[in-house]
Amino acid sequence: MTKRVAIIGAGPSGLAQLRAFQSAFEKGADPVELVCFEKQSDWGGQWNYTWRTGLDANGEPVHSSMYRYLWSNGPKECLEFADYSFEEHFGKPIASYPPRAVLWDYIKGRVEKSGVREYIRFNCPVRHVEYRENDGTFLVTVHDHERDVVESEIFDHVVVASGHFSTPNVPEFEGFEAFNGRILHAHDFRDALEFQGKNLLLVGSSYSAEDIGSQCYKYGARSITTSYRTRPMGFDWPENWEEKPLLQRVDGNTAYFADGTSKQVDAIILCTGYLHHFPFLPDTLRLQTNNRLWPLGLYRGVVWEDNPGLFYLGMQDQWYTFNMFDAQAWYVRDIILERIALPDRETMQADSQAWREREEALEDDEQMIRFQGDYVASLIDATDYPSFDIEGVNRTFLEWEQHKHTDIMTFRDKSYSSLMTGTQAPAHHTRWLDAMDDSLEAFLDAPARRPAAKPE
Ligand code: FAD
Ligand code: NA7
Repeated sequence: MTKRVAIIGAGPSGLAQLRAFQSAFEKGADPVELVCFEKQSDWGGQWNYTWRTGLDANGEPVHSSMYRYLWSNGPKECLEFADYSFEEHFGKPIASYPPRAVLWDYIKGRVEKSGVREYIRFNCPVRHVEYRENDGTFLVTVHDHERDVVESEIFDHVVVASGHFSTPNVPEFEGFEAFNGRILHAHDFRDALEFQGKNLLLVGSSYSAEDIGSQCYKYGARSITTSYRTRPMGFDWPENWEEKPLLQRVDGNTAYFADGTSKQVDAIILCTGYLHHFPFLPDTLRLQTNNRLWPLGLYRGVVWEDNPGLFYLGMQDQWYTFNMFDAQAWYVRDIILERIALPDRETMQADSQAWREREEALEDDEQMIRFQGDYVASLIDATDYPSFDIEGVNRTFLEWEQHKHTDIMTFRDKSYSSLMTGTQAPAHHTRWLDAMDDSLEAFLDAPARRPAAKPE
């Protein structure tokens, strides 16, 4: 009997899973029936930008947390697919920090080429997954909004690739109910121009605070204050940007901080991270974790130890992204194709525990990058995913960090060499701070020539 595999989500992780199977089919693997359920009307996950916030056209929670003017926050050389380079996709070398639309185009290019769209059912949120003890299968219940029916199908395996940067973690601070301005979570941030001329407070000290603050600075916010709970980001910020310890309360438009200082602010953006949220999974199948490099319960970071017919992709906190999802997807594929045999539950748990202990001892970013690099390498060694220079990727991440600490407003002007093709990326035609148009066309085309000055 042909195995049936349900993939939940057609973001980079779910698409990696489809591509992994397609690549095996091309090489003569036995067929597997694939059905990918995608809640949105198009593929790409987070990279599929929407102006909407709150609910989507089907009344489902909006998935994407991405905003206009978002550019890659790390070098594209660190996320490049090993089986599909940027140069192959764009037909020429491109700069190292592409805007969202360019990365979306790249993600789509590989799956369009491999023709896997036919496996995806769009506008189909998965409502429930149930394990059937009697025959070891999974009953997957889906709402197909196109036909407006809720129906269930049986699968041998389920791959959860629904992402974990979508359901906002929204703390409340005293005085919020009477604040005279807008309070939103980063998930609902869309356009920095809304905050032009405003004094902005961002709570949080990780990627969202850094990047949304930088966008708002670039597009003309009057001042930016970021408030940290544990430690400041510590970059050399522009003069109208200040880091404060944790927000204590607000009174009217005055924000009070843990060091006793206060500030007038017009709007507050909670850059306080996201929750791993799987409303379609029962407790027995549901990963419960915060955002970290080694969630427990997942053998090799992907196999649900309590029920190894179920897999998760991309659930870790991420330095590595697209090529890590690939490494995971190829590994999961090979388990499903019975090319990789799983050990017993105790052995899986002991293996995970060893990774967790290593994770808990990590002291700085460099160690974390190398940890995730080792993880990716360990998966790639087990499959036919094209091997690549992981140490080179680690080094590129470290250079990127160095560039951010040298100047947080110019790091995106740097360029790096591809670890897949060896090609050195060209410098971009416009400095990031001056590049206001984030379209694919503006990024790829040479800049329009300035008209010659009129003769006096
Ligand atoms: P997602 O991209 O989240 O895709 C999950 C998919 O599952 C979505 O399409 C969703 O609609 C679908 N889904 C969810 N629930 C269901 C359901 N019940 N039924 C059916 N379908 C469902 N990474 C980088 O490498 N570089 C960056 O610069 C970068 N910037 C980022 C900026 C922001 C604001 C955010 C939030 C993330 C950023 N990331 C970045 C990380 C990003 O999450 C990954 O690049 C990548 O999108 C993760 O892929 P994924 O497929 O695991 O999850
Ligand atoms: P992260 O990286 O998970 O960071 C969450 C931040 O929010 C982090 O600084 C936390 O502080 C802070 N936080 C969480 N809860 C609170 C409360 N209650 N009070 C104050 N501060 C809090 O999420 P991001 O959104 O920045 O990044 C997620 C992805 O989006 C990332 O991959 C990017 O590529 C884009 P802590 O340090 O834990 O004290």
